[in-house]
Amino acid sequence: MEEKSRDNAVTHLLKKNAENDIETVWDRAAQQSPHCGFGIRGLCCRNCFMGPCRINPHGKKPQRGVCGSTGEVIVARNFTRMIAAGAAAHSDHGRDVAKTLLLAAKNPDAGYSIKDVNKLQKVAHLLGIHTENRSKEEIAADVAEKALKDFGRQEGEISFIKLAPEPRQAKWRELGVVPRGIDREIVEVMHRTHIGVDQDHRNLMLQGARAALSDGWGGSMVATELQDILFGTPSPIRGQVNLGVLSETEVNIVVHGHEPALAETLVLASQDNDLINLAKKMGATGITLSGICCTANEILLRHGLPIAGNVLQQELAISTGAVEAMIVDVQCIMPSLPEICKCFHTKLITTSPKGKIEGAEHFEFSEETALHTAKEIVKAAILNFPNRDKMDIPSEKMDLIAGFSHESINYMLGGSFRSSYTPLNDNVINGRIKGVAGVVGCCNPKVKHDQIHVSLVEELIANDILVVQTGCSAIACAKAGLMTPESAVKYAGKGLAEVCKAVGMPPVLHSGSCVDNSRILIALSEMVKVGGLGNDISDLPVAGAAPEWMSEKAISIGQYFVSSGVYTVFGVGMPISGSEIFSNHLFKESEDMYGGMWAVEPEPDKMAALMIDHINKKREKLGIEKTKKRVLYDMEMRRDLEI
Ligand code: NFS
Repeated sequence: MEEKSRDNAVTHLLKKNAENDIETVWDRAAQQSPHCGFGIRGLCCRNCFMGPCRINPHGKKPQRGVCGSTGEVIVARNFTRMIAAGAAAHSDHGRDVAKTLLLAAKNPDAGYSIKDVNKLQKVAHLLGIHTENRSKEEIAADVAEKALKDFGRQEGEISFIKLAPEPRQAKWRELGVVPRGIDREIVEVMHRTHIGVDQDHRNLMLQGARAALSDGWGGSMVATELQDILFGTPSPIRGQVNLGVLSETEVNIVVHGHEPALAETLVLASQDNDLINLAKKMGATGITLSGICCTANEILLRHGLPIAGNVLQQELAISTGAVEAMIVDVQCIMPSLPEICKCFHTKLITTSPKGKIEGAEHFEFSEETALHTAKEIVKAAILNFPNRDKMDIPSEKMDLIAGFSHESINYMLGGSFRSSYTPLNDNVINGRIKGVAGVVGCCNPKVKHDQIHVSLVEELIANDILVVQTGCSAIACAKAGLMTPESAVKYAGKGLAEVCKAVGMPPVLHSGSCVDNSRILIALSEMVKVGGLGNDISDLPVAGAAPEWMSEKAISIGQYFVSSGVYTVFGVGMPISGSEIFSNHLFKESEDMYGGMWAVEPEPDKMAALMIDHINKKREKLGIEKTKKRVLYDMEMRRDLEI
C-alpha cells in the first residue's frame, strides 16, 4: 500500500478497504493495466465508423487509418479534442459564474451579493464599462453581460486577452490564434477534427492553441475574476487539510466538485442556527463542512474551511464511515461513488442538471433557489447522522496558509503603500529568488499518489524557486506541510527562505482551484509589466508543471501556458508518444512559435532539473545569472539546511 500513496491517511484506509473487499480507484487501475498500447500513445481513432482504426507504433502496417489518416494526424486530432473538452469544462463553469453575477445584480433576494467592489471596478474598467455614479449592481450587470458575450462572439477578440503583455498579444495576432469567442473555438476544434477536415497536424494545433487560450484568458479567467467579485478576492488565510479534518462528533458534510456557487450557499446553510440545533437534536455537536478537489480549494481560500483531500481521496473520505453526505456538482467526480456509499451510511447527493449519477439522490440546484436547496441538503445530511456505524477517521491533518491571489501576492510583497510586483522582480533580479514555478494539476493512480508533486516542489524550493500552486497538486503539497511559513526555513534554499521570512509567507503559495491558473497568467503579465525581466512572458525565468496530471482540463491548461510562453513539463506520460512528428511539434517547434514548449518527464528529480535548467537559461539570457549552478539536494544536504 505504501507504494500507492505517500499519504499515511490514504494507505491506512486502503489497507482497511482491501480487508473488507471494498474497491477503489487503485484496484480499478490495476484491473485496467496494462493499458491499451494504442490508446496510451494516442494512436487510435474512433472519429468515424469506418474504424475504429489504430496505427502500428513500430513502423509496420497499418500506418494509415481507413480514411487515410496518418499517425500524426490521429494523434493531433485526439490531442486537440482533449484541449476542447478541457476548455469546455472550465469555460462552462465560467459561464455559470457570469450568469450568477447577473442574477446577483438583478435579483437581490436570490441569496448572492457583490462582495468585492474594488475588483468589480477593476474588471469593469478593463472591459470598458462606465462606472461613475452607478450602483454596484448596475456595473455588475454590465460586467456579467459583457463577459457572457465573450462566449458567443463570432469575430473579434475575447476581452481578457488585453491583460497579456503587448508583445504576447502581437505574437498571437501574427499566428492567428487570438480567440474570437470561447464557444466558437471549441466548436471549431470539433469541426476540424471530424473525419475529412483538417489533415495537417500543425494547422490543427493552431486551433488547439486558440481553444486553449480561450480557456486560460477566457473561460477560466471569467470564472476567477467574476467569482472574486461575487464571493470575495482571496487573501492569506489559515486552514487545515487531510482526512483528519473530519469530525468524530459533528455531522460531516463533504462538498466535492468545482463550482463555488453551490459550496458558498452550503457554507451559509451549515451555519444556520436552526440546522445546527437540529444537528444537536440528532446527537451531534455541530456541523463540519469540508471539501474535496477544487471546490475545497475555493471554500478554503475564501472561508478557511478545511480540505478533506484531493481527487484520489474522494472514495476514501466515504470509507472513513464518518461522512453523512457527499454533495457533488460537476467534474472529477468518480462514478463509483454510489457503490462505495452502499458499504457505509453516506448519502451521495448530485446537484447539477449537467451531472447526475445513477444511484445518487438528486437535489437540483439552481442559482435562483440556491439557499433553500442548500438547507434541504444540509438537513438530509443531519438526519442521516444517527445512521453512523463504525468510524475510522485517520489522524493525519496539516495546517496551511492559502489565499494567494495575484492581488494578495502583490500586497504581501509590496506592502500596503506600494503594493506591486517590483519587490518580487527585484528579488528575482538579485538572485535571492531564482525564478517562479507553477506546479498544478491532478493526481493519477499510475504514479505514487502525491509523491511526484511533493518531491518536485521540495526540489524547486530548495533551489530558491518560488512555487505557486493550484488544484489537487496544491492539496498534495499542503498535506506534506509545504504551505506553512515555517516550511521556508525547513525546506527552502537560503535566498528564498530569507524573502519568505521577511514577508511571512510560505515558499509554496496556494492560489486556488484549477480555473485560478488564470491568476498565474495575470501574475506573470504583471511581472513583465513591472519591468527588468524582459518584454514578454517567454522572457521570464519561470516554468510550469503538472506532475500527476490525468484530466483533459490539464491538457488545456498545459497548452495555454505553452501558448502564453511558458515551458511546461508534464509527468506520467502524454498520449502523443505514438507520433514523433507530432511530439517534435509540441516539444520543439512550439518554442519557435510561442517561446514556450511542452516536455514530458515522469521522474520528479529530472523534472525539477529540466525546469531549473530552463529558468537558468532565461536568467542567463536576461543577464542576471551570476551565481551558482543548480544543486540537487539529498536528504543530508536538506538536514544541513535546517540548521
Ligand atoms: Ni483540476 Fe480540479 Fe483535481 Fe485535476 Fe480535477 S479537481 S479542476 S482536474 S483532479 S487538479
